[in-house]
Amino acid sequence: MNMKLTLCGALVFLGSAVSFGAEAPDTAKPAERYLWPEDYMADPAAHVFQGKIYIYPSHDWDSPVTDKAEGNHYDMRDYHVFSIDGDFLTGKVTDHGQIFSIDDVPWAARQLWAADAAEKDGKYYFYFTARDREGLFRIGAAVAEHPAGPFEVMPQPIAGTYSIDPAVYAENGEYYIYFGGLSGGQLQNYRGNTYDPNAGMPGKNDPAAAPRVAKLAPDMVSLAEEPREVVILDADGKPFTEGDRHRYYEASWLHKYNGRYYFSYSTGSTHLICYAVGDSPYGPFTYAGEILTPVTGWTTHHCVVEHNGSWWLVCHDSKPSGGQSRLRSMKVLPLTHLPDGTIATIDGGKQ
Ligand code: FUB
Repeated sequence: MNMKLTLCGALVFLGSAVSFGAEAPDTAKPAERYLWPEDYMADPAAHVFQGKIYIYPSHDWDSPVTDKAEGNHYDMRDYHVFSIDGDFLTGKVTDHGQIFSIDDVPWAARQLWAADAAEKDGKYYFYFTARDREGLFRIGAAVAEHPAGPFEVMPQPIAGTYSIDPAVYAENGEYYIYFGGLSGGQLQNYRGNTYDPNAGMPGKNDPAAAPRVAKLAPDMVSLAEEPREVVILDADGKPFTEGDRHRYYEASWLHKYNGRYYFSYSTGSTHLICYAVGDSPYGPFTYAGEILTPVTGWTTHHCVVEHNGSWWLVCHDSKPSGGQSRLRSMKVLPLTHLPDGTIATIDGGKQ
């Protein structure tokens, strides 16, 4: 047996299994790990706080609400925080327990959807979504002295916010909050920042709805400015139309790599995680590719995070629940930035 060849083969296999290096295939199928097989957790937002990975997911459960209209079957009622001792694939995962429930949010009636967290001056801010008593989605905030809580929930939603899926990007003491999701997430009902109950989903040839971004004020629980639309252009530099399978639907996330800003998002009804690249946290961003092909289950939602020099995609799928879209499990996969600035597409493994 030619030992040199065998070793070389093993390295090539390992290289494709974890998709390191310039030889990564366009569609890699890397190692992955379900992070909390004990329970259903979705929409994970991960950060490295105090040198340790913390994850802020939404908490799916087998609710009696099964009506799919307006996403009512995503009927989450509390949040948990997780941390990992060590790295994503092998570290011990700890559930720090419930940080608060719907009963602790004075303005919220139902549906605690996707959330995110940020650190400023040693305090930890948790941003979350819920429907208020009028049925409108709002974004709330909670504050803690430690990444795992306990969190004190602000009595009112953040003035000027609406729709769903808050994600916060921090740079040089500035904090940008992104939000907005279509259909059940109600983004289509806003023209600029004004609610219009009669505005429906855009037609196939109409401009696609845009996610929103605003700087947070120094207190971190109010906006410093009016939300503005995030412009996402297609690869030809034209604005997306609603009929384009790569247009924005929900699940904003921003990360920076090699001096450029990567805005990633879910295309919802076409079930992809895509990304667009720009030179400012405000955009505009130009479409650059698919990060994740469809997963098992209807929704797909992710974050991109660096830990100890490696990049990770933390996301969810419904494989462990046998494909039940409202019972999702959070997982992690390696993410590869290729030398040309693109991201290697990961096979979502839809069944
Ligand atoms: O988990 C409820 C909603 O489903 C989220 O807010 C969306 O991003 C989608 O994952």
